[in-house]
Amino acid sequence: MEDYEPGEHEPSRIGLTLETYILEGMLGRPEARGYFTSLLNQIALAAKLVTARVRRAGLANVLGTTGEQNATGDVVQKLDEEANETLMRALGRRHHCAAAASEEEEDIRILSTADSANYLVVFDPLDGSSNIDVNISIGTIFGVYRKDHDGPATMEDFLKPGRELQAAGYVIYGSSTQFVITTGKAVHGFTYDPSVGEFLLSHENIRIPDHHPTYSINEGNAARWTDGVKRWGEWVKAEDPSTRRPYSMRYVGTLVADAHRTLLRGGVFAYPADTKSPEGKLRLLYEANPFAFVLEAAGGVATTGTERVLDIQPTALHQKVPLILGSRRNVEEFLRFANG
Ligand code: P6P
Repeated sequence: MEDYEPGEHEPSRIGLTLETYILEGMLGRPEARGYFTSLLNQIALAAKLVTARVRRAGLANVLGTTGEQNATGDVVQKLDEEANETLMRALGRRHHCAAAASEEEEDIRILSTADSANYLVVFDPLDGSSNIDVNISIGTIFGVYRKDHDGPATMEDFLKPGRELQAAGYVIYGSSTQFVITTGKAVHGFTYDPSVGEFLLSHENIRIPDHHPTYSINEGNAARWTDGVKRWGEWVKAEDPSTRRPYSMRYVGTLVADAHRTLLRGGVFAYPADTKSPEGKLRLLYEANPFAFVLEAAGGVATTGTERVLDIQPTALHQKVPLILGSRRNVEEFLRFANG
């Protein structure tokens, strides 16, 4: 069954549960049933468990840090650790996930050596965790690859270009909790209804607008940008009603929130290379690739400034890349200046 496009006479499927959507192969991959379906439902279960925890963060004395640093040097918030363990447990339960790579762990974690363990998962369990204590939106980001050999998973299995993803998506813990997922053909959003404990289809076949007068970047880094990015930064702020400038600037400081808003409204999000972060700040495997996969499936673009994110051949689990994503014409504007 090709991806469903609700016709004018067909009933919309708004309100369907995520589980039904996945079980009935409505993600556009009818051939990927059974194990793949079960794996995605395990990720959805983990999202429900993390949601419950995040919603009580202020009450359950899980705010604050553990005092340790994670694999990439970020100070670990207690909720980071809990979300990491929740995902690892959920992924290991049904023996469809051979191994997982998490922002929170230096190496991959082997989860199953069963013959049914045909998949690999990369994830950032709680993106934007520095915003937890001030109640700003945070999120979980995930990507699913196929393990294409017998025997236990290895680190090398994870060094695949993002274009080989079988599925990717994210959960945003914001004013509501939303689960956004794609298998590459269409992007669908599900909103969590705590009264029934289910994610219900709320945004079917999300398409990003071709342009929107909004940009999203940490202006506090302006002095560190390249000359080309500085020229772009001046251009978007200049007064010119004929091109709807100055653009609005929106920046949350959580990738999931800034990228989700960009997906739904359009515009451009940029975390470019700069003098402080010459490789960029965001991680390729479990931040840039999953969002690049989602944005392209929704008709958008994701680039490092010099190459398509999904074409990068990874060389390390936690490697960083510059990330510019959003509406095609907004990204083209950025590239015209950045590479001009
Ligand atoms: P800055 C959060 O810590 C994060 O990893 C991303 O979620 C976010 O886009 C970025 O860092 C924000 O970085 O330097 O603007 O605070």
